[in-house]
Amino acid sequence: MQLWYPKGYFVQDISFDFFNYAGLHRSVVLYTTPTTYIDDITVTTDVDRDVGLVNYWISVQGSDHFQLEVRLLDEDGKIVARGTGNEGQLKVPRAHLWWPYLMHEHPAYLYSLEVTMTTPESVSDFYTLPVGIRTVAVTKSKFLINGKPFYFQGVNKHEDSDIRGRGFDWPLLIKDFNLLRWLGANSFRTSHYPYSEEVLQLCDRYGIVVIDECPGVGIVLPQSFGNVSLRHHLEVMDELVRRDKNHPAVVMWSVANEPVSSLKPAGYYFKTLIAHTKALDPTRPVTFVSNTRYDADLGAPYVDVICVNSYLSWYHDYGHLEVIQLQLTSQFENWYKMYQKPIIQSEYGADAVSGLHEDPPRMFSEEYQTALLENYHLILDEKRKEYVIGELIWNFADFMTNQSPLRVTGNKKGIFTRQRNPKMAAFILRERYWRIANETRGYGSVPRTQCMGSRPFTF
Ligand code: GCB
Repeated sequence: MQLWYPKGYFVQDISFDFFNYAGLHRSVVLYTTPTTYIDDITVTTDVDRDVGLVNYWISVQGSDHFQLEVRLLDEDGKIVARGTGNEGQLKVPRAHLWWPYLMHEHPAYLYSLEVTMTTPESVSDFYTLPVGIRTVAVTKSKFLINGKPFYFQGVNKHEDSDIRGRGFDWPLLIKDFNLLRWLGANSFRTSHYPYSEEVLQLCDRYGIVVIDECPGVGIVLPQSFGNVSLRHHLEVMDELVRRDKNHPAVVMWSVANEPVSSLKPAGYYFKTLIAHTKALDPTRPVTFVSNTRYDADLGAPYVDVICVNSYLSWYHDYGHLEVIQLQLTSQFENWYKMYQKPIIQSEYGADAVSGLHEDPPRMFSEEYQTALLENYHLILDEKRKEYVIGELIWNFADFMTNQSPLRVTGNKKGIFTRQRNPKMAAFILRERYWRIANETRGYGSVPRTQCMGSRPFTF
């Protein structure tokens, strides 16, 4: 059919599934510095038996004549280590480690690194950085935090809500963190772009583990893998690592979401991009999120953890929940056989219009969404005994998208509505996450609140 448009007519073509809000999404902060000032601090941590090791590098701008003093304070304000100069290592005997939510009685322990700079003119600068002492490591089948296996029982999110769109909103943020705790979720991925710094600061304080994703979404054309794009992507990773390197909550970088990684140049592209990210930050594993076939993915050989998205019985085999278990089993077995790396189910889910009920379950009903999830969970339960190290539901909440016949006023795969009310799926996931937390905990059983209105969970 021939379609006619006014002269000069065009619409912005975006290849991602979230609304492209314009305007300023975040606070703009203006600040002044002394002429000689602390420009950057990098901290990495390690643990040697019960001694916490805090390595620091401080960069100063404006003059070569200054002195730096460094103090590390515990949560009671007691000084536990001191240092001087631009770089050094602080040793903390009997260190309190930074643990994720539900993994320890006192999760998210933060020290404060105080840096004081003085110059001969006595103009000084002062900066306090929260520091979590923790280690991250990946084996063939496990993700280790402080040497203990960590299971990502979490969500994918968007910066999105009614009225505000993508705009930063403190009350929304606090609501979301309370819902994460209610759910028993210990992690999320910043799909599909870096979130505001306030979000990461709260993750450090709540013990919510983060897979930090850069805005590498919609890499679907052959020219997306060209040199211009790669150069830009390397710069984007420079910026992301520079901004987020000191957050203990960030445990892995994701360099892209669903690139067409079967295209020939993808091998070189991801080899270069991942090597670059590891050079910037040798302390964290690197991944990208794939929806390519396991045997056609040219980027997968370079990641530390395989992240796979699949929408079984949603984008194909519509209505046929009975195929999920077989298809998901083969998905995991094929990826593991080929790469021998731990696997995260980085997206799965189904749209459900809140309040739409159907028996037998039909697509878009709350019953279909929960039944689909439950089929996934049966296989996840088998495979998490082996090499599956996490599951991140798509999505935490409904969110706005472009208009399309595939979307019912936005993407409805949330387990919460866009207004943050629970669908049936939220209760299914909540039962599951608390059960897993209680199975894998290293200390006494974890109490949880009984209904949404009750006090948020505390230790
Ligand atoms: C995906 C994408 C995500 C979409 C989701 C969906 O694979 O990564 O951005 O929103 O599927 O609901 O189709």
